[in-house]
Amino acid sequence: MTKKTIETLETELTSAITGAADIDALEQLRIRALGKKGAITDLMKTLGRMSPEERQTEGPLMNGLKTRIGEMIAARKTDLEAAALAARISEETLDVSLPVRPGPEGRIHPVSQVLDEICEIFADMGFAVAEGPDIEDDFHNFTALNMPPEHPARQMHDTFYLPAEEGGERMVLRTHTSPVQIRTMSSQKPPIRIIAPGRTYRSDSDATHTPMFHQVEGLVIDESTHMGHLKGCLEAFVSAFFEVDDVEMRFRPSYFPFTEPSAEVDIRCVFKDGELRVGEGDDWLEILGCGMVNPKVLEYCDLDPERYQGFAFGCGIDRLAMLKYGMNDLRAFFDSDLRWLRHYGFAALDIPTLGGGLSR
Ligand code: 2NM
Repeated sequence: MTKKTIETLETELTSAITGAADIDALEQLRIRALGKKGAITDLMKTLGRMSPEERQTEGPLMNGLKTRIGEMIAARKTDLEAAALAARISEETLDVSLPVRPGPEGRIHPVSQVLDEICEIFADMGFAVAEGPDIEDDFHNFTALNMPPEHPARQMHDTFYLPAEEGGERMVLRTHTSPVQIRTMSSQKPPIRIIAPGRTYRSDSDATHTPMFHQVEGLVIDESTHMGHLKGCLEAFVSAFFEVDDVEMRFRPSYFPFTEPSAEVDIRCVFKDGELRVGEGDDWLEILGCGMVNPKVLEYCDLDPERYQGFAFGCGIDRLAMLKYGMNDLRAFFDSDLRWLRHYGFAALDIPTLGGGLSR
């Protein structure tokens, strides 16, 4: 009689297990068969009320049933899990181009952007980038640039002096990046082709001057470098920087102690609809100073002026940034106002390249 019950139960459970649609349904089934109050569990409880002879035959039958059903449920569970995984994989799409995080919040300061643009342009013309200390000695900032003590040009620089070290000399915050050129000429043999970008300092503060500002200076020294090379180089720079094909330039005679002859360079432009247009119109905008390196400067650097000659130029990066990106108050550059930076700043990955367009 029990044998009959066992067979019926096995048939029922087998078809239920095979038909279980998912893992949840299978788990419910397992509880109903093998759980504390499950059908097989109940059945096995009847063993206690049997005679020893009966138990001897019924016991193995029930245990066999319990084992087979347990194994069948486990096998079905493995199948259902594999099917569920396969379904999920075929259903899920993974867009590997999606950003893993929200976009970057920070912005690149216009001065950094313009500096990168300038480096890119001159690197393309074969210039290396040179750097030097912000705190300089008198020789590199002044004397070697043909500004001996008492030279009137020294007063014009509104120099920040550091307190003198005991027994040492009085250091200065560099008033231009020219000392970097002096250091390069003193330590390298021509041909030299460098630009020196960086921070410079003068005690001057109004709407168009900040006590710290940024400069880039360029230097080319060789045996036959002349003013024609200087003009060609600056023309290439200006048209690349302002992204115009042809920019008319005006070289006005000027004076710097470190160059002879010296010139200031204006570019043709016009202010139209509140923005600067370079290369058209009837206005002239002064953008840089330049000249042929003074032979005295070469001598200070132990370069033979009978053999070597070259040109140098310098311009303010902050002013170039204002002109190119239409910012009118220089002082806002260094206020660290996040609203200003969000408005005028550049995306971190918008790295200027000549191929991809400098600013887009
Ligand atoms: C300028 C204008 C003209 C200049 C000269 C030198 C050096 F070290 F080679 F003599 N460096 N930079 C220079 C020349 C800078 O800035 C307006």
